[in-house]
Parts: sequence; C-alpha cells; structure tokens
Amino acid sequence: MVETVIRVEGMSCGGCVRSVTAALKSLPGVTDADVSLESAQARVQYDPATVSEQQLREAVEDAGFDAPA
Ligand code: 9UX
Repeated sequence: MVETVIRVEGMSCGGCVRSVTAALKSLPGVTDADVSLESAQARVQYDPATVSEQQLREAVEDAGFDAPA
C-alpha cells in the first residue's frame, strides 16, 4: 500500500469534500481517502498494483473537480 497526496481544485463546501471522498473510495484498490477543503488536497492510501495515481486524478475529474498532475 502506498500513500499519495493529490491536489484537488474547485471544492467549495463540505458537500464537495464528500463527493470527492466517495469518488476516491469507490475505486478498487483505494483503502482510504482523506480530503481537505482547506488545503485543496486529498491524501489517498491505495494499492498501486490495482489502481494508478492517474486513475485517482481521473476519478476526481469525473466527479467534477480539477486534479492537475
Ligand atoms: Mo456545496 Mo460542492 O453546496 O459542488 S457540494 S459547492
């Protein structure tokens, strides 16, 4: 398991935080996600054999936010 921090731009309230958290946690291979509105970051624990950091960013983008590499 590895941990990464990805930037998440465009979150405005706790609902956005819940959306991003749910999107990340729904991915196979993600074991935990802690999203911060204040720092515009998501700290994610995941299995790199199952899911890639790029797929994490894509899930954030699909939820309607920006996750620049
Ligand atoms: Mo809050 Mo986020 O009302 O898309 S859920 S701004």
